[in-house]
Amino acid sequence: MSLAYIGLGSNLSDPHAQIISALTQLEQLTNCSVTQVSSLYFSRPMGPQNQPDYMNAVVALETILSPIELLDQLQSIENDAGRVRKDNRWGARILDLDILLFNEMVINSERLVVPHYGLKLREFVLLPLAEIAPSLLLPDGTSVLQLANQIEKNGLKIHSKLR
Ligand code: 5RU
Ligand code: CA
Ligand code: CA
Repeated sequence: MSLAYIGLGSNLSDPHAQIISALTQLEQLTNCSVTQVSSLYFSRPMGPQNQPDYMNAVVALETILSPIELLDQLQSIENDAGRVRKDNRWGARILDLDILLFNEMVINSERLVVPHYGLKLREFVLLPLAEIAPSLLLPDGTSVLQLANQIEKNGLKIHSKLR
């Protein structure tokens, strides 16, 4: 049994509803069990600024799937939400589901990089992650809580509870 942390994000087509729906689908995934759910956060766009504000959250998921099998499941939830992969890298999206961490694994394959690239630099990942897993350490030994306490909040705020 593995423990994965998944980042959820949306800034198009009713982001609040998109995150709720994605969470429901994660809870219904075969061979997966959502064990913890962060609050829903409201965040300003990082990267390109000419896009709507985001809703973000993080969940912990126990699974017997491999990392790539889990990625396939997440991408099919993204696709079902109507996500279209255009050439607007880092642009607005209906739903983004990222594998942030998978046990203590370090993966650098073409389809999947774990820990997620940018994890240590993004307040909309670190704060929800620290909320559900304050004592978590990254594979390189860094404390999630320390990272979360040090990062610039950039207007990030809790919007509501999800569970
Ligand atoms: C560059 C810097 C590019 C940081 C990206 C999200 C980044 C976002 C999200 C918020 C992106 C990747 N901003 N910007 N939430 N994704 N608030 O999920 F994150 S594009
Ligand atoms: Ca992302
Ligand atoms: Ca992604």
